[in-house]
Amino acid sequence: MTDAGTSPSVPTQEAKTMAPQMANAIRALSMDAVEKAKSGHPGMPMGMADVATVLFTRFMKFDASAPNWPDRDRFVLSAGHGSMLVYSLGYLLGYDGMTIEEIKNFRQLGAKTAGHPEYGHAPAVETTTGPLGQGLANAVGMALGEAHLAARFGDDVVDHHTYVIAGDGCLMEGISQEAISLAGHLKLRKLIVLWDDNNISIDGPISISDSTDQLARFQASGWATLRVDGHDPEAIAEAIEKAKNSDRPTLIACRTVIGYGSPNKGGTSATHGAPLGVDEIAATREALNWPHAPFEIPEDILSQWRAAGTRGAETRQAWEERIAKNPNCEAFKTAMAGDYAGVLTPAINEYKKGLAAEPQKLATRKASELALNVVNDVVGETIGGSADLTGSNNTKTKNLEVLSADNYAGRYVNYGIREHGMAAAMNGLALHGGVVPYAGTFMVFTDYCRPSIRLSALMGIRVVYVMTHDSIGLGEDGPTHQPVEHLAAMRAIPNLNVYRPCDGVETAECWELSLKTIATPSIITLTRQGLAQARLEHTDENLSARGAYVIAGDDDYDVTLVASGSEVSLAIEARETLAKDGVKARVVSAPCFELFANQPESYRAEILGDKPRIGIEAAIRQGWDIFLGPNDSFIGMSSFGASAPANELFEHFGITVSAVVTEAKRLIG
Ligand SMILES: Cc1ncc(C[n+]2csc(CCOP(=O)(O)OP(=O)(O)O)c2C)c(N)n1
Ligand SMILES: [Mg+2]
Repeated sequence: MTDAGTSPSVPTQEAKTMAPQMANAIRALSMDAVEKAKSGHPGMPMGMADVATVLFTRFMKFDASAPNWPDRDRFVLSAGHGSMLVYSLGYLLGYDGMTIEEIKNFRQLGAKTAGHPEYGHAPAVETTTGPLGQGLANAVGMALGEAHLAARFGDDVVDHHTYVIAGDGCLMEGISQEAISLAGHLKLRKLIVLWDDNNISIDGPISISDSTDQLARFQASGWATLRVDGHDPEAIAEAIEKAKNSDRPTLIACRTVIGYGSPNKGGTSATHGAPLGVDEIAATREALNWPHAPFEIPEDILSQWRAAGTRGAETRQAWEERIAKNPNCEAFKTAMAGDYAGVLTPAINEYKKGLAAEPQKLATRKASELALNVVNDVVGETIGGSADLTGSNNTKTKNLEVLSADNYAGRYVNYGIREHGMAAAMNGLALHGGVVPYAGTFMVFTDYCRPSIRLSALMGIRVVYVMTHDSIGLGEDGPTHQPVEHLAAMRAIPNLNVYRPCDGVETAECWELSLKTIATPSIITLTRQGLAQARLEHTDENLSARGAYVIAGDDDYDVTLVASGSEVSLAIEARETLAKDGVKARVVSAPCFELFANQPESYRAEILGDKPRIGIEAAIRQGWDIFLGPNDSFIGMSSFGASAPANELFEHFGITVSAVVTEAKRLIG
């Protein structure tokens, strides 16, 4: 509706006649950049050049001079190996910084034009793609974010589409099933997937490995489907027009020829991921009637592209003027800014004061729910959820309505049993902006989310993973459900804060930190079992922000016990037992190794101390070297868990007060 009057899909006659040559500009830049880099994937951009030309010159609502315009259409290149497609578009459309030099430096150190599109490097790259299927699932989150914000602020403020180019690989990956069934269920009608239906992947024709009727598959999940010749601009335009008017998400199967234009290699996997070679490039120039030198785009073609880049400028300006007068303007801007420190810290401190006044024995998953009650009240942008474990993850707080096809204004997503899709959709929500996603599953299923968690970290976006049942402490469900190596696996991911709070106070602090940390995702790992409150005195200072701090004891000590989460109360008990025998123990709570690693050297030295140390965590030792030297000890797990009541398991695996006491005495001799 906000596009009324601009009819972006009607091209000028000139643009129409020039469309094939405009598409050839993409082809030429792609094959020449790959050739120069001596690596890359020319086939996909050459195959999808016609589709991309129609999309960007006739449909996409964007303004290349304002790449962050909140109401722009989103474009996701899920088939990220075809990165030269989006880089070519970036240059041709005139995005700031996307110079021809960047194209020439494709895949070189420091260039914006990385091997696969990386969020934050080149403009027009809305998400990092390359791991196939992720982009498609990110787009579901983006479309969901759009639907939610449109419901909240009105479609005068938020009204845009999310377009995806996905390849055969994206559709074959398991994550695509989670993504498409979620999108279909949520009736995300503004999500449009353009499938590069070229029947080719790396090992050869798709027929060697798949015979799915993709249209039937999408239809079964509630999608509209269309099929077009991906080299016929009018047919493509007609299909996109139809998709825009659909009441459900739409898949457009675009039948294309991979490496279109290459006379000897086109249509084969030879064009997928290798330079075409000098001779074949010459033959392709001939076949495409493209006599121009590498990286030279004739003025008339470039100016048509540049005109397409500013086609949306008026629409954007009209939007800016309109929302300035909109009563929701301020609230919308606040949501897009996403800075909550001002409201969050006082609310969390009030809540912490209450806990100090009335200490509670709580499972930290329950403590998380209580902290979230506070968070969700003051941060109206959180979108919660769970992968079918709401009652276990405690992620749905009292005032949240369900976000569904009937109520996009809701703030709680029933993601279903789709951990991977959920994590990737959260990335999309965070990238869209205006919302802060958090959602839960069992800690052991970080394995099912890991590729998307890794991308949250690589992109540096604020996504909060709520991972409950964080050790053998979950008990009877047994070793399939008991994380052992998962803390180490998560801590191994760069730019990811892994929190393991020990009680209600630390849990609240970790939530505060997670929401205040804008360029780093967080995992909050939480117990199933109840824990005594360890922090009994109130302080406004967020002690967890240090990553590790002395929670019991003073400067006079013989041994330091470092523990996280459920093992902190065990360490405190061991300290009391040791005291009876005249041994002075100091207890360090370590809720976040990453934040500790970032502390000044002097602080870290003070926490480590100069006496023997014992690390205690119901997980493997890997990663504990940040606290432990070769002469220190570790009490934890070195095998899978077992099925039994939690107390018996801690006993069985030797994670006990008496084990700590014995080890402490041995260490201090
Ligand atoms: C999760 C994942 N697995 C494997 C790869 C390696 N890979 C990159 S492209 C590709 C084939 C993709 O086929 P398709 O989507 O049809 O692309 P096309 O050959 O048509 O360009 C593979 C296996 C990857 N990038 N991501
Ligand atoms: Mg393919």
